[in-house]
Amino acid sequence: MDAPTYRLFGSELSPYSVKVRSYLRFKGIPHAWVLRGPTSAAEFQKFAKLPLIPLLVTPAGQGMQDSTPIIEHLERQFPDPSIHPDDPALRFLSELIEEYADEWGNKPMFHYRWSYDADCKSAAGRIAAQVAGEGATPEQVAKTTDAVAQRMVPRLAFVGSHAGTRDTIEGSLRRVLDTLEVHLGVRRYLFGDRPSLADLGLWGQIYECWTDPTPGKLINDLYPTTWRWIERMLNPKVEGDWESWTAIHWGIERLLESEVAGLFLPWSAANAAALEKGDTEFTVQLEGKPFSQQPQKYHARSLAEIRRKYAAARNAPGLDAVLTATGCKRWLHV
Ligand SMILES: N[C@@H](CCC(=O)N[C@@H](CS)C(=O)NCC(=O)O)C(=O)O
Repeated sequence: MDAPTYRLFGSELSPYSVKVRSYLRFKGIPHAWVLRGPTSAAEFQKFAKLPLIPLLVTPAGQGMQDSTPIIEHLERQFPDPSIHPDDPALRFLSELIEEYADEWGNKPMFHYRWSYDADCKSAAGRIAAQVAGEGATPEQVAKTTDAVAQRMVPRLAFVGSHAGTRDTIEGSLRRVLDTLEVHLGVRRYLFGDRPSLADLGLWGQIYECWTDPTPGKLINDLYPTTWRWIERMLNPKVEGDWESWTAIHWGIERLLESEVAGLFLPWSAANAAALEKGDTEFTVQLEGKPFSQQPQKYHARSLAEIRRKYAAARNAPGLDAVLTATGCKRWLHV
């Protein structure tokens, strides 16, 4: 009989699922990748509290959801090789970029996938093939494709993607890719020649963009260095050491200043304030332009969590100077 192993329920089209899968591969943790579909539905139901992937089932039969706590749990069980830079200030910056990627980086991914016709057809078709399961007829897959698109397109509202926010969301992806293209030209991963939590989070979203026709073409045509990182992150490995702040500061500062402090944190703070007031819609000025959407509870919980991590890390030498200079600090204080 096979030794009990971790079972990861997910989908190739889920950024949070592939993020955890790359983590498991990096750690060499024996695991089975279980596609969520009709044949795995009963087992999924048994362990999942929410209808969300990824779901990790431990060898002891414990079901876990939400990619960040899953990775934090596994990191305690399998500390080596660590996904956290040794320098505590850099470790927090990596955690902050992961948070940005999960919460804001999902917007470009979701926006491109469900607002452009070709992308919508492509993603809905791939999801439908999985949902319909093996042996489904082409007619069944076609019907499921329409159903998936009908379910997902209205969800653009949940990420705030509409005509008024398109430029902000698309500009954000372009800026991240511009930064990565330079930053990754001289190193294998964001914080040096070994993968960090930030790589996992950011990669999950960008990998999904790359599998979709419109942003995939953008990456293939204009970002060859980033494309190699996308490939590398399917099987991340220790290929060298962490780098110092002096070495990596250009790219990380750029992400912190324009993306984390410029978009993610003010948007997340406005989302939390709207929920507190009981508003059903909020508008925040980002880069001098209004960005409006329905507030979402999950983001408010995760803002509280990154503030908690900041409170624990704030005395790390050098951290406050970076967070102040990049404009992040004012949003991390409660
Ligand atoms: N914060 C969660 C997000 C999980 C999530 O949103 N999963 C999506 C797929 S990427 C999902 O399962 N959505 C429900 C559905 O598609 O039915 C995490 O990090 O795991």
